[in-house]
Amino acid sequence: MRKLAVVLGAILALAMVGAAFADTSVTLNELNNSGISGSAQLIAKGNQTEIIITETGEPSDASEPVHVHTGQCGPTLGGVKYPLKNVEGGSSDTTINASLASLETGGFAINVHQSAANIGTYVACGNIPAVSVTPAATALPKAGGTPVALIVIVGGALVGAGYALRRRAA
Ligand SMILES: [Cu+2]
Repeated sequence: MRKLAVVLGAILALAMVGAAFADTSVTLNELNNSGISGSAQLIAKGNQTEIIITETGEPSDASEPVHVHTGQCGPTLGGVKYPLKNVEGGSSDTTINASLASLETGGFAINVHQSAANIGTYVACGNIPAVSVTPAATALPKAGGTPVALIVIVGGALVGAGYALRRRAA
C-alpha cells in the first residue's frame, strides 16, 4: 500500500510540474465595447508554440486579424511580432516559430483586431504573463516542456521517500 501511494504521488507530482510548465492560458479581455472576449492557450512544442484562441461574441461573418504584439495591452502595445491565423467562427489555431519560454517575458500580448479593413479597432487583448524560471531549470534541456532538473529533483525526493518507508517497514 505504501509503495502504491509513493508511485501515485510521483505520477501526480510529475503531472503537476508538467502542467505548470507545458502551457499557459491568456485571458482575452473585451476592448472598445466589442462584446468579444475569450482566451488563448499557449502550448509548448519545443522551439515552437501552438496558440489556440477561443472567443465568444464574435459576429458569425467576421474574420478578425490577431497577432502576438510586443508590449502589453493598452498604451504600451507595440508592433506585430508574430501574425496568427484570423479568428473565424470564434476560433484560431496557429503554431509559431518561437518557444513558449521566449514569449513569457512580460513583453508580449495577444491583440485581436475588428477586421482587415478596421485594423485600427481593437476588439480584445490579453497579456502573456511573465514566468520566472530557476537558473538550473533553464540551463538543462527540457523533456516535453518539463525542465529535466525538476524531474530529477522531484523524482529523487520520491525515490528517497520510498526507500525510507521500505527501511521502516523492514
Ligand atoms: Cu495586431
